[in-house]
Amino acid sequence: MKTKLFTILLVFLSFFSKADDGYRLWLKYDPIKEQSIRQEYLGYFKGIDLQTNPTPVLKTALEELGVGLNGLLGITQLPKNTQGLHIKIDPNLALESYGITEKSGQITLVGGSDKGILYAVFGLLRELQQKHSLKNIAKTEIPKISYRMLNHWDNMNGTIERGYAGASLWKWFELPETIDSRYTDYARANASIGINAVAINNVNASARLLTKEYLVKVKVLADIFRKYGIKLFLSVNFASPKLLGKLKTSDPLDPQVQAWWKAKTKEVYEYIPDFGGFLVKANSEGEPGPQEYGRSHADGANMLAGAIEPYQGIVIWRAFVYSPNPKGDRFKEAYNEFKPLDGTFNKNVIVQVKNGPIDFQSREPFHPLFGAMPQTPLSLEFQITQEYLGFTTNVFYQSILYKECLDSDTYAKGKGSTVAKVIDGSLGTNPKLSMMAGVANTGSDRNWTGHLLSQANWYAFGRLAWNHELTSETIAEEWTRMTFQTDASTLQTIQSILLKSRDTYVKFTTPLGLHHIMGHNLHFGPEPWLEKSARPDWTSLYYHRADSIGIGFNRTKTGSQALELYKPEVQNKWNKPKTCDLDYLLWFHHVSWNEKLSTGKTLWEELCHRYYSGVKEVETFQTEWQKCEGKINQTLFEDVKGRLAAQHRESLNWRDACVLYFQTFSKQALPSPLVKPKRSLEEMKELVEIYQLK
Ligand code: GCW
Repeated sequence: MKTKLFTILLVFLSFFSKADDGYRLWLKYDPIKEQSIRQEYLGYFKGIDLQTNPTPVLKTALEELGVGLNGLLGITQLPKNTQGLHIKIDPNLALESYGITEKSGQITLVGGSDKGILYAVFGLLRELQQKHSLKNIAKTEIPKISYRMLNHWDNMNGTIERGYAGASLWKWFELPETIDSRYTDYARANASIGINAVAINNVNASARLLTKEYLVKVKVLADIFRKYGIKLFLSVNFASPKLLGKLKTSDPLDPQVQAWWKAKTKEVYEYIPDFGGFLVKANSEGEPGPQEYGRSHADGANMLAGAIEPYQGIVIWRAFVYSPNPKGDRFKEAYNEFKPLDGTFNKNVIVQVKNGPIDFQSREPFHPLFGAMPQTPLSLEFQITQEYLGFTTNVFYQSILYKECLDSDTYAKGKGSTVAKVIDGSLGTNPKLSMMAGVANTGSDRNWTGHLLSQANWYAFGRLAWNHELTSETIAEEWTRMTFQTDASTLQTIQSILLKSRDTYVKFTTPLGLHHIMGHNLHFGPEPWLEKSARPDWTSLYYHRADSIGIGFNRTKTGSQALELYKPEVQNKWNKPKTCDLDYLLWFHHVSWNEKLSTGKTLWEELCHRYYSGVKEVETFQTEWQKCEGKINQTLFEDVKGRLAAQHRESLNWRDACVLYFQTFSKQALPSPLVKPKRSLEEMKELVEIYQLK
């Protein structure tokens, strides 16, 4: 019976489109042409020996196996065969873990649950897609983080905050009657990289999703995601009791407010029995929160946690808070607010902290809270969407950035207390509540992410959330091999562009530790001269502090003292301009223009050189990419080629705007052999203004 069902599915799924327009992501499954590896694989898949009962997730796993084997090897059916591929569940294993082994020509997939089997199938297909031999394979995979989560910043009107790949995937006005097949394709892409949690709406949250009218729509998505082992979460507006319940207050200590949330939570679970929980941005950037009533973040979080606890749901409370203090340092705000609350949160609350203390910049020191909340589970939030990382016109392989943060040593419990270990619970906090969250870069664009190479960021995020010990090189190689069917040298070319891309982007935008000097509205363009805004910490001057003497933010003892939020060992790494890693120099020091750096150049010379070499490196990407012509699909080739040309134009804008502007302080000529920009500072200001006109 099981076998028959499986055979039918294989045939049905073989009708899937094979067009190479980026839609298929890394799940292409184009036929394997190499005869020897093909022969090896065909030997393993003569049949299937399913030693477990079908569940919806297991059914998905078998469907996915069918799609993969059909595409890669042309297998259209797997008859029941005790000598075939063995699939079984071992209840002694951790629920989501799995193993893949080969012994005497037979492959066994074992999972801790049906979800484990689903991941085992994708793990197996990943091996096949990369054409790795399966002989003697003995793989055991246990995810290091329990909630591997995407946060969508999708609005109810279909737009996406800081999302650049088209409109929202969720078609609210068409739901629940019309169900876009893309919801399933989205879920399978996530499952293939181990993502098991999704918050579907913007943290600047509308209360609308909590209404009956919308819960029936949300339920449709949850039902689809469930089959792929994904839990649905909602971002909630803290003022919902007032907005929806017509109460006079949303004070978390008010019994009526508490009763309202309890009833609302109960209702949500009636629609979605495995609902994941609430994600909350409170008292930040104008969003409502408990502080309006003189209550703390813990009061707010714990009230929601109480309402959701009976259903095993969780509350994710964001620590992205900062008050507009012209004399202060935004770097310290979240720490000052949350550090005193350590140990006061309910056990089903996790505090979500951005990777750095400011805001998803292209390089930030790790957030000091990671070393300072030993009694609170912390979720690490990255921004996959490229708000500050070059939009959809710049290649920026984020695995490098993620790893830099994950591998940073907080020294919270002595040497080796990396951010990764803080968040995965291995340093002592509740490991069941471990989480890595990424702000999604997906949208309605046919290729999902706008820039084709940005698909690698979605992929890398999932892979690192599963196993933060993977290297950026391995992930780049996996992604490239799965995405492009081509020769080894072309794969190498693409990988090397990816691996260099982060460094290049930093060079032509914010070298030497500059940060937050982007346009007021245009967060991926330059506006280093931005002086006035609704808040001082939304200007560029607040951060770069350039003057006739030098440039950079003094965060040492003699400055804002933000560096003191770190453990002494970390402080020692960064506290002296002479020994501070140049990549972080201007994060922590105001350095004089003529200061000689370890490179042998003065600060001014080094700054100019980095801006110029960043542009040169983009030119190298362009020539390198040219080598891919004829080796990969032409449409994909042309698309990336165009985007690299746009990146080149933008890199020149960054370079000219920043060098000319900072020159008004340094009052020095450009070091030779660099040639002065052809455009004037005034022209650059006009250009930036054009891009920000309504
Ligand atoms: O970086 C800032 C963005 C806001 C965003 C905010 C946040 C959702 O510019 O658009 O709002 O971060 O993370 O809450």
